[in-house]
Amino acid sequence: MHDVGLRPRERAIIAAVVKKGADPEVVREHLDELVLLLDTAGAIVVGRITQERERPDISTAFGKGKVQELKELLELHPADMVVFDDELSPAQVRNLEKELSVKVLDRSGVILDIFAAHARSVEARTQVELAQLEYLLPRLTRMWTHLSKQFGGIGTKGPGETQIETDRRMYRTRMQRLREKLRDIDAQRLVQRKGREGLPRYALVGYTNAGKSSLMRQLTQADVFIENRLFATLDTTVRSLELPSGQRALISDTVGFIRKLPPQLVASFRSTLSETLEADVLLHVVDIANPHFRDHIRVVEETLEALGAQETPQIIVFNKIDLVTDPFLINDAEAEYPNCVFVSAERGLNMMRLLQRMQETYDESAILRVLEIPYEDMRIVNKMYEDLEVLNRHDGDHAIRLSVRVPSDKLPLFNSRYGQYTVIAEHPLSQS
Ligand SMILES: Nc1nc2c(ncn2[C@@H]2O[C@H](COP(=O)(O)OP(=O)(O)OP(=O)(O)O)[C@@H](O)[C@H]2O)c(=O)[nH]1
Ligand SMILES: [Mg+2]
Repeated sequence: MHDVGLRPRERAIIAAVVKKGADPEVVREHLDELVLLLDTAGAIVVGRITQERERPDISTAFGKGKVQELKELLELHPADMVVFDDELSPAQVRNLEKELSVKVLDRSGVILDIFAAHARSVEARTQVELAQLEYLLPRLTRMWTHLSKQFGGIGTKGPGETQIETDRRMYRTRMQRLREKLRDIDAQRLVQRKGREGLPRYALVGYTNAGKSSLMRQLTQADVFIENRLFATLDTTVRSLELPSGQRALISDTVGFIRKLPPQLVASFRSTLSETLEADVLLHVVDIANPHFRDHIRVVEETLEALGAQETPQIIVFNKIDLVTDPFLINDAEAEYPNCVFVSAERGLNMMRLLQRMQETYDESAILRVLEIPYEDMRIVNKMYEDLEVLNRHDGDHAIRLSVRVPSDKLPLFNSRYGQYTVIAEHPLSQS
């Protein structure tokens, strides 16, 4: 594992550039979340500082005067590092470290550190290491300045540069190997998936700590890891469950999202998230007891969009209703979010209602189409079994009659692939 820079029980001052006229309540919430992230990483926050600016200063994020103020704050409350809520460029980090003489990190660096500490499986460890190297590569100069200080090498610029080049090459080679390893893991996953085709697939998604794993356990009795901390889950787990109709279905639990999730992580976790991307219905779990749940919903929507899963039918599962004391909250949420259910994963409240909604949403998300395919196109029949859920088959005298479930969002693709065959009947699946 590569170290992005955090040691347990280190002391930190947190900093943020705030847009002029920003809501102070929102600013506070964002900083509170950074405190929580640092706490999860094992560090203690000893001070906060913000500056109102249209955009961060290109070389030091804060303006000159504010950097001075930050220096004074550091004298008053000694800390091992300053952590910015904003994404910092490698140059900003370098300049700030020079000015402040302490380690400077950004939010992405902290999240990467947490992921590194929580990764267990080979796949998660490989993905996190790749993301870390991608994050570190452009920041290597800074790493070297650290090293050169450590070895008393200040002023040895020439050898330093050579060292950086060597390190960069090493990093690139390592990244290449990690990518190959992930490709192999991906290939294995495809094999594992073969046996599961044709079953309805649900994916739990949501902000970190919303209760996805708790819901997974409640619905399937799976022995998944649950903890009151951020990013408890990093691997995808798939389990089966039974819908009210008696039909078997699959459900997956995976890594949670957060505001400003480092793009390097989203990229390297893409294959872990493939269960999510291929699901028929998303269960978007929301901690309704969190006063900022609307922001969390927005962040999750944005992340789903970045992954290309925004079209998948979705149920908003408001969780932790056992903690809700305001009776209007549920009414308001219900009016605001059309397809939603209120549950408590921990207490097992409203599980049957959720399962029913899961069934309905799945049925409504598709049409039933009956097609006739001539025997000479047997190849196509086989392909359909691979592509789609075949609900019924009748081998007639001249043709094979197949009833297939076509997800609404896949209809154009279906038409382009199988449009030439005669459609005998078609209706919404929920009426079949
Ligand atoms: N009161 C209450 N607490 C809950 C409920 N569901 C989950 N929790 C708690 O919320 C915390 C987070 O639960 P998890 O199931 O680990 O959440 P997660 O969404 O999987 O979180 P990550 O994997 O970290 O993204 C735990 O402390 C759970 O015990 C609920 O219905 N009511
Ligand atoms: Mg979890």
